[in-house]
Amino acid sequence: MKEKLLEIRGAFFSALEEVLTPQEVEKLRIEYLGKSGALREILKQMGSLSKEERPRMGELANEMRDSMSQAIADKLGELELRLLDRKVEEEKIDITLPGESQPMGRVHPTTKTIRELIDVFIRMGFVLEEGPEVESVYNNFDALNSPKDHPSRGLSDTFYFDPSTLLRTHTSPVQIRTMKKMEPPIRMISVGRCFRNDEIDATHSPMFYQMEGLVVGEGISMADLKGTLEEFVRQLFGEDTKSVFRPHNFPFTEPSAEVDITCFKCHGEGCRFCGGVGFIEILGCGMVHPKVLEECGIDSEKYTGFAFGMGLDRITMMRYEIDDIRYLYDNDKRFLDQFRR
Ligand code: 2NM
Repeated sequence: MKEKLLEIRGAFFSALEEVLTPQEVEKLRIEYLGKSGALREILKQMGSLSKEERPRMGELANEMRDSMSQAIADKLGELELRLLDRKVEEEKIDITLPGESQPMGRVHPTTKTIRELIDVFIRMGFVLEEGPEVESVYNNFDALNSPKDHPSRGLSDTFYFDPSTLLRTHTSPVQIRTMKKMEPPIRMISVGRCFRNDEIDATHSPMFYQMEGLVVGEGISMADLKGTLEEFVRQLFGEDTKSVFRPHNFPFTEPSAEVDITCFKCHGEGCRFCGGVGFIEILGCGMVHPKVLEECGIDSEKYTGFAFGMGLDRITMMRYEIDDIRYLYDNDKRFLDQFRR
């Protein structure tokens, strides 16, 4: 019997050496130490042993059961540790690796111009008002004293949805909306997309950006208009930029003027940018026509106002020396990448 027991022990320990998973260990335990395992089967034959042998065999069997149980527990612990080691190895993250870099976006040059212009006027106490790009013919033309037969109203110059609805051709309808909803004093600007059915070339785009402004109050005069716009020009183009007011004509202002500034390139000498004249036109302005004030419910005997408007594309092109307006709308990354933050 002793040989059989030792044989079982030998087989068990060499089998345990080969085991790789906790499931296999459990299988071994059942096979050797279970209710009908190898050890029990041998001990069933204890009855056939002599009185002297029985306790010795019993002792040996007990000692075997204990050492085998201990070996199983040790093996399970060892396997668990190895599993953990593998998990740690597999899930290791090298936190010293450089991160994945994200391509940096750029601010569009027109957006830069818009932000700077808004800043200048906000500092002077103006508020930014907004309005829709799809407008009524009334807000876009009628309320602005635009003659019924003015060519700008034509189908070939303006995008109409129907006879009373269009894509705004300037941001002036925002001023109309503001005068209708607010009492003077009013000091506001509007910025946004405008649409004209022009031809498309280096200086014309069917969609473009405008900024306009309006001041209405008691005793507002042409002197306020000049002071405000001269200060604006100095802030945006530099202290020594000179501006000239030249008489002009708009249906919504009387008197009206256009403002030229000394060329950003030659400072008045004359060069190819300004066509040799030394000055460049940048905005239109004037005293708001009494008819426009009255149409918006403002008493033109008590109040006066001035307004101005400018194209932002041309200003942006001047500032960044861009020679074709289409660059501003092509969304060519090679162009946009040149405008770093
Ligand atoms: C310009 C030139 C002159 C203008 C007038 C108005 C309103 F609605 F108040 F009458 N808004 N904008 C105006 C005046 C715009 O752009 C060249």
